[in-house]
Amino acid sequence: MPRALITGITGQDGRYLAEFLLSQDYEVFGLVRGQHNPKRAVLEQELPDVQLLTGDLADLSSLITALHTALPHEVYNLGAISYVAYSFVNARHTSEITGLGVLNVLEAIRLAAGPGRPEIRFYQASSSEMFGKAQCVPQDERTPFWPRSPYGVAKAYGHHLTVNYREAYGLHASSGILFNHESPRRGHEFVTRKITAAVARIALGLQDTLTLGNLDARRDWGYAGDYVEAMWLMLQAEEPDDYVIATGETHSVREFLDAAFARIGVTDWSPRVRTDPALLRPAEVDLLIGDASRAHERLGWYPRVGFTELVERMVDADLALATVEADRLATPAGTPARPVGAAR
Ligand code: GDR
Repeated sequence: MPRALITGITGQDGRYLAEFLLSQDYEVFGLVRGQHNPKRAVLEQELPDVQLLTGDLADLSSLITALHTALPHEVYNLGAISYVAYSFVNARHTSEITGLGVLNVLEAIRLAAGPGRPEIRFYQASSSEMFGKAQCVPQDERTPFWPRSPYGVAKAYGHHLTVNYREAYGLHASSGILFNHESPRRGHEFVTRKITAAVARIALGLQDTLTLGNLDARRDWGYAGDYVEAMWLMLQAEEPDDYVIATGETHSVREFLDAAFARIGVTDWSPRVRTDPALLRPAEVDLLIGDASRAHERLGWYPRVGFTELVERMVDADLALATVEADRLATPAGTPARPVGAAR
């Protein structure tokens, strides 16, 4: 039975990847950080087949121990401080986790190698944020990096390091340059989920308005469930490489708003959306659109969920959550929604 270790297992991608690998009959281990991490209990309940190990990307010895315990054939490094805006106010912490954390995982893998030990294949979660002030359109694996945030800089460091360990030590190390990928499991700090959660709450009268930053930014948004399969395909390839993973379509935040509000039957969302300069970033990434030709040709990977379907899935999931919230608010405190034993 193949074994995989995932860092960042509590995040959106970690969850989708763990589910996918379990469906492929893997034994899955996940690295969880912290003394009292509430996400751990959620994972234990929802994915009981995943074996959780305690460790931290900032702590090399914890990574060596995790590899010793899991004896993985594949390591997926998805752990990171991943919120770009946060990286401007916590630049050092971001550099240590998102950047130097990659070095720690690669070193742990290098040290674990030896005669008679199984080869460990490595996946690094690189990001389209490395392109930043993009030097050409669309962006592919040969596009130069010009990161625009401490997060993008840290990801570029991790990316170069992955290439270097491949070349220096012959490691089967691949880097997936993933463009934005979303789902109903996306954190509320990211613009897509912030919008779909708000749109659902507005539809149910739980919220009046939504405040955003730059509405003109353009992103290539795909579905996270599709993207984790590309990660796995990279590690099944005979040769390691770098791959852009993207849909090849770009949309502005405004267009995302159009699609999300359309799902609840609203065409003019302007009275509902405010903008606040405080939400603008010190340096912005204006336009991202990826060319995933290499992944199409060499991995046979294609995205399945398109932009409108993605937005609709997210709004629908948030409508279900907002309905629960509305029901709870409509019920007087301490009273069950339906009196126990009441006739149906
Ligand atoms: P991004 O995602 O920075 O592209 O990185 P995010 O959803 O945070 O921002 C996308 C664009 O929307 C604009 N924007 C806002 N963003 C947020 N979060 N909140 C707002 O209120 C808002 N208003 C406008 C932003 O300025 C930006 O232009 C994501 C992360 O998942 C990274 O970890 C990952 O590497 C890349 O995608 C690929």
